[in-house]
Amino acid sequence: MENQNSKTNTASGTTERRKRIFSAIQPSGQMTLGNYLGAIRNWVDMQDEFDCIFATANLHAITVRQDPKKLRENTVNLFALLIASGVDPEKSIFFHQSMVPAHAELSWVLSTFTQFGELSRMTQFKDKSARHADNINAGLFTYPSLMAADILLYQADMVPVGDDQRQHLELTRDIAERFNGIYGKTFVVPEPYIKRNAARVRNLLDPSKKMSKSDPNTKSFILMVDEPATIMKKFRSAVTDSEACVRYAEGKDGINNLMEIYSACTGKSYEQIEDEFRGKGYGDFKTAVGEAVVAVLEPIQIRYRELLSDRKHLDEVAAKGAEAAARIAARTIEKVYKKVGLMR
Ligand code: ATP
Ligand code: LTN
Repeated sequence: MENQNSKTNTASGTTERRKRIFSAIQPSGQMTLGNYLGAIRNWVDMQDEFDCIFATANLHAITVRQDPKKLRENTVNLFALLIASGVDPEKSIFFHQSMVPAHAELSWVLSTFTQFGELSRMTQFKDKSARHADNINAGLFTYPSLMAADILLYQADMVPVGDDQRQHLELTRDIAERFNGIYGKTFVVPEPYIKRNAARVRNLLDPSKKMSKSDPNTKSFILMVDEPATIMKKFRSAVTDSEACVRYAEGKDGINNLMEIYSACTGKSYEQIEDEFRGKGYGDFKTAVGEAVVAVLEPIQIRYRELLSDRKHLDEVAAKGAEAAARIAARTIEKVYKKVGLMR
């Protein structure tokens, strides 16, 4: 795990530390094909190039009210699904955020270096407080301080982020620079890692929106755990257009989305896809897209079910990951407490 493969041999024969990545996903529901092609698959790929530390962000999840049993179940399911997808606990550190108390400890300290005005400008806070108007709690407001703690605890060089998290990462950088400015170099200031092969998957019924697990219409998204027959059915009802020609073009959002999904699942270019379906109808294309998605998701689903049948093993993997994470986190906490003047 840590340090095990953290040195890379360069062309000149010298060794250098591999860049460290931190990322987390909230266990706030079922993962969609969008989550897989846009984020999870990217985590899997990054493991060979970087030292990766991954977590389920269950502390973040309680900023909206959760049923305890459901939260625990969602967290374990997410953990298993990510391992089934290829997140490898032998290569990366992988754990549940709540198992490493240093996240909460550093979050408190960093919240005193985060301004009310900065937090008020966060678009996710504005969106979520509109959606959960009956529970605009302090944690929802200080969510970015906890996210900054997640990242800065591990001195991560890079964080893979989608557009929705860019603003939080910017704030993390500002907090790190502010702290370093006062106390001297303490934190690595993390860079955004632009995802290389990440797809942006759109809503199947309204391709002007992104595919999102919180959409009320279940036909608008594919879940990673959807049955193959369900996946085929959902693609059959996906919105297209009246041109009946498979080509990537402006104004063909529905077909463009299906082409993006097909390309992401098969590795084929848009040109190859246009050739393959020249003279064929949308029905054939939708079937092919459905089959390609099933071919990617089915093996993951099989491993997922196997993993879930041994809950003890999953708990052991998380505990081992948390132990490795806690060792790194402790060094940062030690430094921070000393600098700020807190006894340990
Ligand atoms: P919600 O529906 O609750 O807003 P979500 O499905 O949009 O959630 P998040 O949990 O916010 O997903 O995101 C987890 C990760 O998946 C993020 O890195 C995000 O960029 C990525 N992601 C989410 N939806 C898509 C999508 N449709 N296409 C590509 N990537 C996505
Ligand atoms: N806020 C993120 C999840 C998250 C995260 C992080 C991502 C929590 N901590 C640290 C990157 C780095 C989300 O909701 N997608």
